[in-house]
Amino acid sequence: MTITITAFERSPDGGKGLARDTRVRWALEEVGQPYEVRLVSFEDMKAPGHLALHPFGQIPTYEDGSLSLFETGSIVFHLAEKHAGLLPGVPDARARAITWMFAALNTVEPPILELVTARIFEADKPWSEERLPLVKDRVRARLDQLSSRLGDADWLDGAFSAGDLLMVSVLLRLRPSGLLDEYRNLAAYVARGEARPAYIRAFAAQFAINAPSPS
Ligand SMILES: N[C@@H](CCC(=O)N[C@@H](CS)C(=O)NCC(=O)O)C(=O)O
Repeated sequence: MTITITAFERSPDGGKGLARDTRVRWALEEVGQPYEVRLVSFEDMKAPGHLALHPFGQIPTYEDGSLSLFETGSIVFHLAEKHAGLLPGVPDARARAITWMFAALNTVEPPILELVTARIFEADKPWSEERLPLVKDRVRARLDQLSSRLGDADWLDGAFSAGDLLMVSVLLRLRPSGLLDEYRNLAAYVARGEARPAYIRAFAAQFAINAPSPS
C-alpha cells in the first residue's frame, strides 16, 4: 500500500520548508517509509474532494489504504506508533516523548503562529507596530522556559523522538523573525534537527517542488 500525503502545489514560503507537509515528510523519512505526494492548489483544498479528507481544507493529509488522517500531530503520532524510530519503547519514556509532542503543538506553536500572523498578515495595520513587541515578548516567555529546560542537552528527553521532530519543526518557523538566534542552545537544537539525514531528505523533496524557478 502506498502512503500519499498532500502538500501545496506552490508553498507560500517558496521552499523554506515551513509548510507543515515538511514535518510529515521528515517523520516518514525517519521511519523509512516511502511516500507519494499529491499537490493541491488553494482552490483544490476548499473543494469537496479534499474537504472529505480534511474538514478544515488544509494540508497536509495522510492516506494509507483505507485510513486517512489530518493534523500533523496525529499523523506523526500514527507513524511513531506504527514504526520504530520516533518513540522510545520504555513506557514512561514514551509517555514523556508524547508529552513533548503535545507541548510543541499546544504550548509552543500558538504564540509562534501569532507572531507569524502579526509579521506577515497584519503588517499593514495601523496598530501593527505597537502590537508586535507584545507578541514577540509572548514568544520569548515560552522560549526562555524551553531554553532553560533544554540546557546543554542534545534533545528534550534522552534520545531524539517525535517530540523533538515537532518541536524543531515549530521553532523553525521563528527563523525569519530572528528570535531563534537570541537563544544559543535553541538555535543549536534546531540546527541539530536540520542536520539529520531524514530532515535533509524531507527538506530537499519539498524544495524541489517549491524553489523559485530561475528567471
Ligand atoms: N493544525 C494543523 C494546521 C494545518 C495548517 O495550518 N496547514 C496550512 C499549511 S502549513 C494550510 O493548509 N493553510 C491553508 C489554509 O488554512 O487555507 C496541522 O498541524 O496539520
